[in-house]
Amino acid sequence: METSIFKLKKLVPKAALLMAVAAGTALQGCSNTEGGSANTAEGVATDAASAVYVAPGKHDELYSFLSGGFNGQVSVYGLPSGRLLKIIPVFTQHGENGYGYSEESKAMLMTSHGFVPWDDLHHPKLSRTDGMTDGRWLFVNGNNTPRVARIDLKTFETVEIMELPNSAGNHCSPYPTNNNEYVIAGTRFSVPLDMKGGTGDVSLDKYEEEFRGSISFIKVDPEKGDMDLDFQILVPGFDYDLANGGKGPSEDWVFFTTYNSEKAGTLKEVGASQNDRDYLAAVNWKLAAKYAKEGKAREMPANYYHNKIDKDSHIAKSTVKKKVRYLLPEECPGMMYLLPAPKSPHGIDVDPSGEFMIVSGKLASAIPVFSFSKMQDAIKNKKFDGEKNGIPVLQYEAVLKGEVKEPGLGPLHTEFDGKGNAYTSMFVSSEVVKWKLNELQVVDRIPVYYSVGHLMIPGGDTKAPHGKYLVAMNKITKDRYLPTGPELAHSAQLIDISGEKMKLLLDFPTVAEPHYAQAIPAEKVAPNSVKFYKLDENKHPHAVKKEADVSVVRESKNRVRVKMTAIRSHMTPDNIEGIQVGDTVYFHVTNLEQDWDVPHGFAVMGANNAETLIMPGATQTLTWVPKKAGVFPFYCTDFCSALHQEMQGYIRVSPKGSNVPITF
Ligand code: K7E
Ligand code: RUQ
Ligand code: CUA
Repeated sequence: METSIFKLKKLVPKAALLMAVAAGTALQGCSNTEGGSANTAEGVATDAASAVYVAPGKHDELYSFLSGGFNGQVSVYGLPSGRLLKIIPVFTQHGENGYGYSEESKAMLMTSHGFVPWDDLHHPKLSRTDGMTDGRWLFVNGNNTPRVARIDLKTFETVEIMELPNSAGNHCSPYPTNNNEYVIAGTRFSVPLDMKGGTGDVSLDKYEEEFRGSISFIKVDPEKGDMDLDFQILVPGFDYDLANGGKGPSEDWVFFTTYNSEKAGTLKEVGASQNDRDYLAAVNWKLAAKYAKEGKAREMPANYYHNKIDKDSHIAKSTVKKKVRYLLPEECPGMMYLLPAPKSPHGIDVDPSGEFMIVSGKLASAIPVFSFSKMQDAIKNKKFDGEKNGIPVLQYEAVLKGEVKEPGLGPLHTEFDGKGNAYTSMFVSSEVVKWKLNELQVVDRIPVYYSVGHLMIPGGDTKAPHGKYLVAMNKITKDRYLPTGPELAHSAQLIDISGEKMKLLLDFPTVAEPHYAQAIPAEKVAPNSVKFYKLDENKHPHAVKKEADVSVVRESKNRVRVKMTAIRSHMTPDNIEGIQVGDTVYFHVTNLEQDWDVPHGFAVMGANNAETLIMPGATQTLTWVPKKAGVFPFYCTDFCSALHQEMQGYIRVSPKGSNVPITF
């Protein structure tokens, strides 16, 4: 029973110390020495350069989607070039396209806590068909104010955001099952349940009785992708860290690393208590869905937002949900088991065959590899090592395939190349370690600069990885680029994994701060890309489809509605009078273009939501409450034609109560 991973206590202080210095002094010595000429010098520079060179006018082979971390967006890079193609705002307002500023998109950021236009986005996951990425949607998590969002890869836009009740810190999220039956999301913090007042007024001494975590099962419409929170499993008050799902034989299962399992006793002892182990939680999601369907689920009051962009009007609408169904694991036999894992585990990754579950313990000296077939035997033969909060704990030896010994320091995340190799990121020793899944032998290692978090192999979490490149996303940049003050560009590194030895090809700066990423061959996404919205399908209630229909109307005492159009190279109307100080003025601007890549912008001097950007065929709204009288220019902000500068106009604002009539 006692194996190396549980002899951690001795190791912890050393590892922790290393971790602390890794970010600082230890790094100063390691620049450009360890890799030597093999990784940094000119010797291989020409090879590497040609491997990542995408000639002008040519397209990249892959799209990659890197999470924005604390920045709340997703950024899209071409691989292998590392060229930034787009930033997709999700849980953040974004000046580049008006998301979160325009009236149409604001509702996307509504939550039960109000308008929350900033979140921490860690894990993008592509939608799947038969266990393979299908290029339709990208699901992402909002960590802080728990939310899951869906990005449509036809338009590269966030189209849906679902808030999660009974949850706080939505970190082990999102995990789409092999045919997007569900997107599964687990809580990081345990909290008092919504029915007990949410994160409200409950004594912290009541942790054991009152606090729970949750695993949310979000149903996904197979055609449209629309999400719906079907039910939750309310789990004991551990902290759930990361999730990944089975494939092939294990495809009915989803696995979660958990930490602070001792907290299930009392919150006050956290830190003092030194359990040697935490757990990997294995949940049979198909069985859970069956239990929920067959009436085991109960209902409780809840309060959470579901925000969606209406496909026809392109206006986001919020629906407030008031109930949620839930299951309790202690009432659902066979649904959930715990596997002992090293203290404070982080990543959990399942290999392409679905047989091996790899748990990376940040502070562990070995990487345990669990066997799914052994897990099934252990369940069948009841090889239990007691239970925890009513959930059976499986015997460690009964479920373990073996351990990768001395892989490096600070293992975090593992991906696979589909050729029998696993690659694990080592945060503390700043390297990627390649090891053989069957033999559990380390076969290669490469330094990365510095302190790698997640790594990503295109398709590396599917049953058939692409297996040509690996992207290391590093937490610390230090000396890799020209300095830019205290805040440096974040850094990703592209590594060639096609041969026996890993080869560093490219450093590319990234928009802050990637955690996980996904990548997909371009041909699965590019052909479906929408080039413009069809004007005759625009159902925005304030759209105008030809210049003759534009209007400026005082609808009530203090409200004026302007319906205008933009087309190369004029805005109509372009001179407006009769607006008064204190009016709420809505500018609904319809872009009449029916052509690819011709957005128009709209900006009004002094407006707080100063600008918006309108895609061809769409309508967007800028709201302005003028605070003083005067003449205010407006213009198009997107350089759209040779006569772009001519797309402009004036608004005259008169004092309140003035009798200047509306003219345009
Ligand atoms: Cu390891 Cu949030 Cu996936 Cu970051 S987490 S590294
Ligand atoms: S104008 S091309 Cu402001 Cu010189 Cu931009
Ligand atoms: Cu329209 Cu510039």
